[in-house]
Amino acid sequence: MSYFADLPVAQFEGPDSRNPLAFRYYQPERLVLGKPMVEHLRPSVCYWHSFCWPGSDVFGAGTFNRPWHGLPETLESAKGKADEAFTFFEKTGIPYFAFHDVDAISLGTSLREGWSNLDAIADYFAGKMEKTGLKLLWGTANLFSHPRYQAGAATNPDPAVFAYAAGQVRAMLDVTHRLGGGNYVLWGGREGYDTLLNTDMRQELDQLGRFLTLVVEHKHKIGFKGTILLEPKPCEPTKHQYDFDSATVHAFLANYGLLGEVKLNIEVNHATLAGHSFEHEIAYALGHNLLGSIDLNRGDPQNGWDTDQFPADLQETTLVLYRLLQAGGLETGGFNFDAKVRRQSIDAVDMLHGHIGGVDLLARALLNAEQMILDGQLAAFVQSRYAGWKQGMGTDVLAGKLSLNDLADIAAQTPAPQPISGRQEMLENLVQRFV
Ligand code: XLS
Ligand code: NI
Ligand code: NI
Repeated sequence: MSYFADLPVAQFEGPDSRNPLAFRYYQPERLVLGKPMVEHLRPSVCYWHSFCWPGSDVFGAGTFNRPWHGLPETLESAKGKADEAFTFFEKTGIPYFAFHDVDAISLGTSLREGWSNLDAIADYFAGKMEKTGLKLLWGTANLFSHPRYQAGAATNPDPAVFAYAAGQVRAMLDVTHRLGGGNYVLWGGREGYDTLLNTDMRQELDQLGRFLTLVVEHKHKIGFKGTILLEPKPCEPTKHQYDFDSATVHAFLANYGLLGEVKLNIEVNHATLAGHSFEHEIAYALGHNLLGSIDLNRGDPQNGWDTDQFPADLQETTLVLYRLLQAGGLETGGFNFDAKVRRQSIDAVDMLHGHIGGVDLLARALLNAEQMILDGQLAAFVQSRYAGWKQGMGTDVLAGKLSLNDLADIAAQTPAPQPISGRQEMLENLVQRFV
């Protein structure tokens, strides 16, 4: 019998429901600005935190006692874990999932063994996806846990490690394509350094640029139509990670000729670790046509690491959904819960609480954002604030029609400009009406 057998399938009961295992806002087919909610959000369960992590931390052992943990690493045990995972996915009402190669099955002790194990479990996943209708939001290869990657994968000083990583990524990109995945993600966990004393940073960046170019070439070779995504994070586990934040990755992609080929998977917790807000990272990415997908997990304001908690900030999520709706929404991306229940949340039902809360928060934020769009006041304010740049001298400046001399002459002939209020408090009050 499944570990999750006693859990109900989460259902919509409306905002007044007091049932903690029901949705109060998430109605997948409800139309929001003419499009079903589920198509705006494309929510996803991550395989690693929910089915692989045992509840351990750096000070203590796993606390979870899931029946599929600690079994011998065979195809049978990997299938058993997949059975549990798919049962859980269906209980949550979340239609997508995401996984690393090593989450699904052990990769054994050689590249060839890894390939054949991965192929076997991918076939099994394909059958389950067919039966359940569940879809793959993205696939990725774990290039950070094995000791061979201690000094990085693509950025390793040893080209043999670069080649090994290429072998792992090729296999997982092929599998992601075969399973109809929407995206392929590269999070550069150890693509960075612990000390500059032993590091040639420029050399390592060139290696990373080359690696990503090879991934893009392979994507086109096999006809994968999904999007290749980099997931920025400033540090952890390395002291400094090269994919620091959206703007840094933007510069990296431009340097290596990869703009237009690679987009971003933005994670809330990584944004805050980089000293930004989630909204900042989204605004930057949207502004440069770089937004691909989102990992919706938060950190804790009182500590400085990636705690991967389920989201709980309605205002922050509302403002992000508002920006997304304004920009026309996600294409191949979605909202992946790269989140885990706390170490003391040891029961099966705790996993359901986490995911239900996450999806419901997203749905509520989407409905709030819809109202903000329909209201239009915030957009109108911002538009009027920049109106000077849409006409006369403003447009001429941006079109490069005026020199520094021209501008100096114009400024000398016109009355000196007067400061104008930014109306921050009024705008903050306006947002409060929608959350
Ligand atoms: C770690 C990352 C990781 C990626 C997938 O901080 O968030 O979970 O999303 O490799
Ligand atoms: Ni993370
Ligand atoms: Ni992530």
